[in-house]
This record gives sequence, C-alpha cells and structure tokens, in this order.
Amino acid sequence: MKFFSKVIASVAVTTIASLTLFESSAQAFTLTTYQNSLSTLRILPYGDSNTRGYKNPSGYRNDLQKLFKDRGFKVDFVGEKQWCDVSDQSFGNTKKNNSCDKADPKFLDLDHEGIGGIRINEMLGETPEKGRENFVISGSVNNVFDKIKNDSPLIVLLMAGTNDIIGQKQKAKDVIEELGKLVDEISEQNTDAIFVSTIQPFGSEHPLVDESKEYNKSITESLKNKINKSNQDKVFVVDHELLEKDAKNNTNVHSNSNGYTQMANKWFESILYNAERISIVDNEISAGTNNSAGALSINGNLDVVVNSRLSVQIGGTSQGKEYDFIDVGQKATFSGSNLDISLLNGFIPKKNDVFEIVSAKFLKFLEKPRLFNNLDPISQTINFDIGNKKQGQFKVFVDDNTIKLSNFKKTTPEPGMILGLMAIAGMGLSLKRKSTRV
Ligand SMILES: [Ca+2]
Ligand SMILES: [Ca+2]
Repeated sequence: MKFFSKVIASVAVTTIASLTLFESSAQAFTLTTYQNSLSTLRILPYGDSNTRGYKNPSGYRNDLQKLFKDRGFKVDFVGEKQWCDVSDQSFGNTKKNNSCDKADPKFLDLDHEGIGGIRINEMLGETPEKGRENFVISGSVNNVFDKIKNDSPLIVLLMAGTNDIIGQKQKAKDVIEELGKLVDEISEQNTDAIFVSTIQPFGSEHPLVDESKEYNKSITESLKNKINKSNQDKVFVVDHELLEKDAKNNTNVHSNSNGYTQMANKWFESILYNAERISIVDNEISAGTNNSAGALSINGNLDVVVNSRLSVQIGGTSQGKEYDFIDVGQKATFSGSNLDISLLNGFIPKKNDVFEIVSAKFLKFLEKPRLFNNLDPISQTINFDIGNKKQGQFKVFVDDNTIKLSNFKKTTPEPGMILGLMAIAGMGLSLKRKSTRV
C-alpha cells in the first residue's frame, strides 16, 4: 500500500502543528493487539451520509475496520444504526432492521451513527425546524450517547457540517462555531478521544464548492480555538485532504470509493499516531503492508512483546519509501520478539548499504543481550530466506535510538539447517496457536 506512507507524512505534520500550537500533549488512550476482551477498541463513527456511506452500506468504515483487523487489533464499531442492504430505502437512517439478515458478509461490522442529511445544530439537539423533528430525535448527541451508554466508545470519529452548508445555507464561519459546540458536547460524554475531520469538498460544479473548502480550512486552522481549553487534550483534527474530484458526480457532496478509502487510511494513521501506547502482543507490527514498503509514525510509545514480530520489507535504499521505517516519538520496547526480514521485488542489497528500520527517542531491549529471538547472539546476525534455496544475512546494529541493518551477504543454508529452520518455524506456529487461545 504505497498510499500509506504518503498519508502518514501529512497526518504527522498536521498533528505536530496542532500540538505545538496548543501545547497539548496529553494522550489518553492505548491501543493493543492482544485478543482480550478488555482491550477491545470501541469506535463510534458519528456524522451524516458520508459516515453512513453513500450507495454503499459502509462508507469509510469497512476499510478502516480492515486496517485494524489486518494488524491484529480487535475493534468494535458501535452505534444504533445499520444499513445492511442497498435496496433498503431508509438508507440506514433507522435502527437495525430486517434487511440486516441480508448483509453482505464482506462487511465486518455495520454499526454506526451516520444519519443522512443531519445538520450540526440537530446533533446539538437544538429546537428543530418544522419537519425536521426526527433528525433531532435520532441524531442529537445526548440521545446517541444515551442509547449506546453501555458501549462507552473509547474513540469518536466525527465528520459533520456538509448539510449545514448545502441544506441550511449557512456560511463556513457559522458552521465552525456550531462544530466547536458539538465537539465540546461530545467531550462531556464518556469517551477518551475525539477525532474531528474535514468534509468531502463538493464537486467542482457545485455552487457551494468554495464554502466547503473554506469550512475545511477553518477546521484545520481554528477548530481548537472554538472549544473549551479543558477539552482540547482529547480532540485531534484529521485533515482528510480529499479532492473535489473525489466527490461522487451525481451528488457532488458524497465521496466516491477512492475518497472513502483515503478517509479510512487517514483515520487509521491519525489514531495510531496519537495513541499514548501501542502494544503489539502475539502479532505483527509493520510499516507497510504485504507487498510494499512504507513509513509508520507513532507519537507515543511502542511495545513489541513476547511472540510478536517486527516485520521489515526491503526493496531499495530509500527509507520509508523503498524499505519499511517505523519512527517512534517516545519509547520503543522490544522483549522476546522476532525481527522478520524479507526482500521485495528482487532487490539485493549491497554490503555497505545501511537500512535504519527503527528510530525512537528511547530504545529498550528487555531481553538483552539477545535483542531478538531469532538473532545470533555471537555474530549479531539474522538469516532469512530470499528464495531459490538461498538465504540472506544482515548484521543488526543497535544504539540508544536506532535499529539498523547492514553488512548484507548471501549464504547457502546447509540441508540440515533447512530442516532445523522448518522445525523452528513449526514450533513457532504451534506456540502462536496456543497463545491466541489463552
Ligand atoms: Ca459492533
Ligand atoms: Ca447548522
């Protein structure tokens, strides 16, 4: 996923800017991959039809769930609404209904609170205009949280304002005032972090396209000024950086599938970046995904603990682009974990190439002197399969802040060694299976 590294750079910049500006550094939530019900990450997607999905019962939500799931995180999306069937004319604006029996199994978790057409003043529960009473009943923040109070979402994803601009004909400067009030209201609820995002800019033929851009600018530049200081620490602004062309042509205000995928990536990167601690237990942390390299920025701490893997793909010498790079703002701790290396696209490193795969403010190995389970403690090398019955070998260099790989060489494994490696791999698998059942 090439997209991943681009996304992260911009999210990181946005967030650093807002943190510096408001000197807000408290981060209240922890992410963990451990398959333990106590650590389920409950997320409330809250907003209008772009949260619900347009002509598609999942919007950005299914892509976002996949990003978490692929990395072993256990997430539960919450909300009273579901849209299970595209032929359902209520478009998921109502509570779960019979059409949910027909839900496509590719959708992981359809729960949400995206209400097509809703405006921010209605989410605030203000006196409804004539004929819009149902929006206030259905979507006002107190009502929503009252209905899901047993779910107590750790994180709220909020995207709203489109309908204030197109339906209510409000100016961006007035909508941002309402958004600030809504964010304060959500902050008073039982939740740890609120991610507030920009909206889909309207398509270029829409008469209010400039207003939508002005509104997005005000979200990134001044939303935090509109909310109470006491709430600022748990509010994170996410700039989806969506383009006009990603507005679906026949509506000009809904995202197309490209836009929804981009939203999912940005939400995901922003949540990971802003977590206080990310614990990888019995799973894998990797900057890119399966077949491409990327960069992953983590502002807080990273723990990679027993039976877990730091997985690194190398397809060239450009950090974070051609080979995986994880940048940890605070402490990175490795304890009893493996370092899995693989080469991409037939790339063969040179002996003098140096790959800085991890950088952290503080780097700690709790199992020292064995930095990784699969590291030879004498030679400080790791062997890995490179195909055609060949192995590659890197020497691992570690200092207070970085993990680097260099001194690449090709080796030919002894036949006995291959069997030995297969046995170890088999053992690893059975251990992993056991531990996931605990
Ligand atoms: Ca759910
Ligand atoms: Ca309004």
